[in-house]
Amino acid sequence: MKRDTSHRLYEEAKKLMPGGVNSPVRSFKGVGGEPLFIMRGRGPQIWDADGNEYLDYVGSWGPLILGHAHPAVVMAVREVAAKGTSFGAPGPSEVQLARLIQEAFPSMELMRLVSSGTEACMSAIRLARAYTGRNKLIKFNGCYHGHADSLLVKAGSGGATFGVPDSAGVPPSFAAETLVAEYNDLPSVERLLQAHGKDVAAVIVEPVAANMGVVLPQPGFLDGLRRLTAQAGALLIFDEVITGFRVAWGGAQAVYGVTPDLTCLGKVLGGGMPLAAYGGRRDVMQLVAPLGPMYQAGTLSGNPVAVAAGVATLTALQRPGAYQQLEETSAELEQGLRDALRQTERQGTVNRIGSVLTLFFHPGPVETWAHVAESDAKAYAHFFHGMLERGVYLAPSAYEAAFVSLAHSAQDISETVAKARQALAAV
Ligand code: KE4
Repeated sequence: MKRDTSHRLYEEAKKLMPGGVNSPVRSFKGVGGEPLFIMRGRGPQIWDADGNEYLDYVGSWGPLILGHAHPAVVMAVREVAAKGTSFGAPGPSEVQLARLIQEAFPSMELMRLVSSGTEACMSAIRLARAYTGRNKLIKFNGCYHGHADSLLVKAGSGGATFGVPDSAGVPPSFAAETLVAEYNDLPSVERLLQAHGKDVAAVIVEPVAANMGVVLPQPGFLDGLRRLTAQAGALLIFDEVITGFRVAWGGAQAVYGVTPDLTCLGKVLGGGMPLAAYGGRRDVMQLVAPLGPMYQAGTLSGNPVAVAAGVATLTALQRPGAYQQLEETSAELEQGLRDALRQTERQGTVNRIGSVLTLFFHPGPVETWAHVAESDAKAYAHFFHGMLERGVYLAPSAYEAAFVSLAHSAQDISETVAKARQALAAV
């Protein structure tokens, strides 16, 4: 494929932005090669600067569940923007969106709209610390909750239970407040709570992990976290930035029947515009300024244009059969990929829930971060480029997810599977 224009733009971009990108995962560093500069999208398709067309399974890393440039979303954004983009004052559409969110997530008795998943998670953690008066946070290896300092932390070496920075610039003293457990490993949480229980403000978890590739919660894992946090007097925070409105209208908490104290939302919520939210128990959320002493703010929080895109997206998702359609096309894709792995005698497995899935080059099962670490990232990189050459745009990282939208047709899926068979044969 001709990529001169993307290459030229990339050379220009690198003179202005670190790595020529505005978010690291876009850099193709995880798979090699140069990022494509994308010019436009429509439905399941995107086109790059050289006019090459791709079937898109990144969907801006989750938000585009309706597909690109959905007419209802575009029209809503156009109409609202023409009346002014932001006033820094409350508006009627925020009430409408908050009501829609509460319909889907009854556990969010009070909520606050913000502009990114990072802000939502950072604020929920500060709130948990304010509510409990405790400082420690437990997160899970391989889970990602945005780039706030206290979350860029990895497990300390050996027995050290305190976290250590997972990024330059994070003070060790900050990282030490974060303890790191293993996903799907309840005893690892129990050990941390036994050692630090009375200091732990919250456990934050992606109820379905999707930042180590998709790893589903084992039976009892989420219930166990609910029980352990309640016993320890810590709050349970579900980071549903990916799973919210994605795995079901009511997110993972609806699928698994486990109710957190606080929930973070993003991505689909904004339909591709900067919009996220955090919320939960009324007695906890009442600490948030201006009601209470926990401060959190934002110039563009809940701005009318982003909210309009969100309302249009959620309204379209309420169409009867929308989630059934996502389930059917995504199951088709999963089965097709499994068949292609078998037919090409490649070792791999597919983890999926709803319209979010990951193909691991690993015999399976992939149920823990340790399993993910065993999977073959080089094989994924070959597969990624093989698919890209054939006009299918997957996540440029083995540790992300593929997202199916309502715009992906059965024809698109069978085309993808046929190309996967060719790409796998070449891996
Ligand atoms: P943002 O600040 O990027 O809007 O959201 C942070 C975040 C929080 N929680 C979860 C579960 C997330 O997946 C994310 C962001 N996800 C990444 C990659 N999956 C977005 C892509 C990027 O960083 O560019």
